[in-house]
Amino acid sequence: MGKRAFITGVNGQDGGHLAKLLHDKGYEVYGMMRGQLEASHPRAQKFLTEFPYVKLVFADLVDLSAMTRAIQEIKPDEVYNLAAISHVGYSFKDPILTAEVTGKGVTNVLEAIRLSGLDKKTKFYQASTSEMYGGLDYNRPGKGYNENALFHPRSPYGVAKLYGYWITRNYRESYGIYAVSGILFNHEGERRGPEFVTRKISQAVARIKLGKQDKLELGNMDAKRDWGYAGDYVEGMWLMLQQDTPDDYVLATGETHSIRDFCELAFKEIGVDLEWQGSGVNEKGVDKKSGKTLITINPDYFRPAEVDLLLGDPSKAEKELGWKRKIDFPALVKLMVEYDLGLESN
Ligand code: F7E
Repeated sequence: MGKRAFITGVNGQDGGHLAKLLHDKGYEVYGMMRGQLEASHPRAQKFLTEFPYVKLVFADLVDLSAMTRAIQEIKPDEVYNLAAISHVGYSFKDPILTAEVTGKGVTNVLEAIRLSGLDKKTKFYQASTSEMYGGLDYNRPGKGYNENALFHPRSPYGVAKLYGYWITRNYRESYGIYAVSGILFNHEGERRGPEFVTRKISQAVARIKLGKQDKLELGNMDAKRDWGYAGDYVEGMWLMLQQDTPDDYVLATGETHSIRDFCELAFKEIGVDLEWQGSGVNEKGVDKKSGKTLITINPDYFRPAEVDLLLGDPSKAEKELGWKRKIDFPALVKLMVEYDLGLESN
């Protein structure tokens, strides 16, 4: 019989990529959706249309009894904890809930494994994040963050994720559970929600091309991110659970690009050359040829504290897991714009 995997947050971006990967590898895949949903709920129905092989479980990460019941029933070989409040900007608006779900929720899953007596059988993957580093200058400037870099989270999301990272490590050290963190830098693609900047841009570019939208409003244009493709990163998650000894790994591309770079490449895909005019809140992205303003700044999208620059060093994962990203930055932007052009044309 094949192995059983249990994915929390299965209907998020990474959940879909991972469910497919594990199904293709012959796993029996269980996926958790939040709270009071049922299989007949439109969100569950939509998910099952795309992923009919996933067995859905309805439970909430904040409910230890529900998590324990789910783990006891499934008896998974592998648990991938992808469920979280994951929008950094939103976490400033709802810091308490973020701590409950994104932080304490991790302990609920680990406790559910332990209370079910599955600590020797079930391997646990925690979705940790580059947001734990905080992007400050003193932190390995120019070299890229690796597994030994200092943490200094800059948002309630980052702080909650840091708790999740340490509790995962603590259960590994205290109880010998095979529990690991993947410290993933930004990973994007056609399954990304439009509340994240890359998808917001690719969607807007497609809509502008098709005459459905006039312009795009963005926040901090100077932020730099290490952007990879989510489909590449789920392979790394799986590899982390296939090793002889549990350990934590950074997954990243080793390149960093600004929001402006992403915009320029995305607009190039529809034949528009952007020119930047003005600065600060008055900065504008203008179509060089027509002079039309396509991008303006809206300070509502600024965050109380910002992560200015993220650059990851994936050498440990490349060496020990044999992992390497396949899709580079220009290919990622192209893939996303092409996908949204197709979607918006229908
Ligand atoms: O922002 C800036 C914004 O929301 C990227 C999550 O998956 O990756 C993601 O977190 C940057 C920030 O992603 C807009 O200020 C400018 O500097 O796409 P984002 P994120 O905050 O990096 C990490 C690794 C995670 O773990 C998270 O879960 O873009 N920015 N203008 C904007 N951001 C948004 N969302 N919208 C704008 O209009």
